[in-house]
Amino acid sequence: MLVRRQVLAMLGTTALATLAPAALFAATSIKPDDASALLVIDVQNCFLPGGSLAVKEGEQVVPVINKMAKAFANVVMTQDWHTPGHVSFASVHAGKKPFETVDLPYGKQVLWPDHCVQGTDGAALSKDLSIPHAELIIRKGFHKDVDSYSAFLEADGKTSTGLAGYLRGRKIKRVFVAGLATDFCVAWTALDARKAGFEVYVVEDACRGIDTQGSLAKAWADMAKAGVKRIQSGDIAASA
Ligand code: VGL
Ligand code: ZN
Repeated sequence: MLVRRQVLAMLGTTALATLAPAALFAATSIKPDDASALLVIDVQNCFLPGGSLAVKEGEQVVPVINKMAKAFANVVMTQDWHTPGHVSFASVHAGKKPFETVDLPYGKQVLWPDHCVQGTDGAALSKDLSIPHAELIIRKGFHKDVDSYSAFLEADGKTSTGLAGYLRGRKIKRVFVAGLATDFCVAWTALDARKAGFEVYVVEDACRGIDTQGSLAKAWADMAKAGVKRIQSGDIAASA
């Protein structure tokens, strides 16, 4: 026998589905407002096909991001921007290979192939990005002895890039994060954005991951725990 609660629940579903499909759709579609910013993380040649640290399917994020960016009044882009001989490069650690780790004063550091060296073509933003209204490009990882996956805070956990101050100054409350790579710069940016008090969405189909040693699953778990919302680009209303 159906209990009263179940009958009410069934009626509720039917009534909503038949009477208010438009309202239901509107409730799940997110409309970026003036207090929202899209953060486009590290869509640079080094992370794209042919690059020194190419992310699998990395090029597929570009059209998704270009389309999504049209819905945002505020877009900030980042560039990984390392010195030659940067501490995150395996090439400067004798006997070490890319994707191995090393202990540095600020903690464990994954070692990478040389990538995104300041002023090189590999460090340039993809020429296929089409976001003329992007208002700020923030560079990170430019201190030789400290990495910075996050667009907010370097890997020492204390040196600020200034991004939180910029966003607060622009009265931004919500950030939507997209780009490369999901499990490093996107995730660390999203986690630090939460710590800085922003509402945070990561747009899954506008990101791709590196996925080394379980890093992708761990990143999504850490982000969920921190209250980062995982959405798809189709969840965002089409224009500003
Ligand atoms: C990144 C590894 C090293 C990233 C940057 O953009 O996710 N990953 N440097
Ligand atoms: Zn880097």
